[in-house]
Amino acid sequence: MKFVFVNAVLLLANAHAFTCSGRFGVSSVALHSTVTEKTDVATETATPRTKEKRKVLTEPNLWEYNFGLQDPKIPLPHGLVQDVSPPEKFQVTEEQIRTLEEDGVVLLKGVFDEEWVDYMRKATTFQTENPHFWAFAGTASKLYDYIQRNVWQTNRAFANFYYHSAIGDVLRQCGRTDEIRVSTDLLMVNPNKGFKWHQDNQNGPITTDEGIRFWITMDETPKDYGAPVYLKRSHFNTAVDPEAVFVDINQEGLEEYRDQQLEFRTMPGDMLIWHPRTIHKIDGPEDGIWESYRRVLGGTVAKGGTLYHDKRGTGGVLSDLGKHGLVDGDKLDSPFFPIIYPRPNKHEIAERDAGRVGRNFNDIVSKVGGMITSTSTKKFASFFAVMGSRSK
Ligand SMILES: O=C(O)CCC(=O)C(=O)O
Repeated sequence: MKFVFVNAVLLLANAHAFTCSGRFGVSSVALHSTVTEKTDVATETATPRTKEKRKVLTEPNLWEYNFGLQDPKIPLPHGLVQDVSPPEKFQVTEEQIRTLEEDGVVLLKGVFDEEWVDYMRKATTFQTENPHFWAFAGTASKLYDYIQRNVWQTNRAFANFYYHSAIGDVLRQCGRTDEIRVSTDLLMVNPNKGFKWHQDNQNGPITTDEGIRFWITMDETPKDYGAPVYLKRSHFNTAVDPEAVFVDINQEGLEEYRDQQLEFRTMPGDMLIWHPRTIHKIDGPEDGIWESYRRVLGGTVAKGGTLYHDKRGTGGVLSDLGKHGLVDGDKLDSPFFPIIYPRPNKHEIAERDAGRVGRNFNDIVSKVGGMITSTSTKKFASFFAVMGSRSK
């Protein structure tokens, strides 16, 4: 409960600082990330030699955070021209789509080539070296070395990724739909101790059947940990409360799923796609110290025909803290949830670039305020229970 409240306050603090600061360009800040060299520490007896573990990325200092829009101006891959070139395409096979539908998850290898991986790494390096205040709550909570929700809203390089890469084309094939909108995304660098078994409820203001989850990695999975693991076909389960985040896989009703675990050792440019109800986990190192980068852009897209669902009163509201004016039952049609397939929309891009797509202090107060009630705290607590410890 205390943790819940502290996080809510952190979110409020974020929003307040953002509102008060208005729109700034990218300010110059000191670099906080450190690439470490492993040091051999000799004991007095000279045996045995042990290696000191150091994080590859350290938490930003409070004064290093930036506000407003950021644009690292990274040239697009393949000679693509910003706001001119149409989004790229990538062919998904019928077999891969069926695997997603039947197993609840599919790995698409090599969707993004070296140029795209290099582009995303540069965008991520820029972001961690110029941390945004919207990353403050998650990063200060030590869940990740860096985590920022809706990074596309503040960092133009990530917005360009959605506008110009093949992500929309891949996901419309996977969802058998003719339209894809970004519902919410997350830049996740090094998930410390990892995430225990969970299903996803941070999908934005949509239902689980309207959404498709995606996860794009920029790095090879370390040898001993960090591989995403899924319970095959668990998106069909009827045992887990739809509001729950944390899942005890030994609970009644999960017998047919718990032993069918699919583990993916992913490579840079690979893409995992799953149904939001598919139960999954990621284990980090025991001590939570990542000595190498694990950079992922993940999130949820909405299929064509999706409606806006107001999730006030549940933890689900955390991925919908903008003042977009949509009300429950409206068509999900707003620059806050930009269309990326068949093609991005100039008006929606302009709204984003004008800084009108973001979090709003008043909206956060009303939405998060509604969450801290006795009925909703249990659901909200489940969201945080899932973080920060390895599952066996
Ligand atoms: O990659 C991570 O750090 C967590 C991924 C995950 O479990 C999710 O996005 O739901």
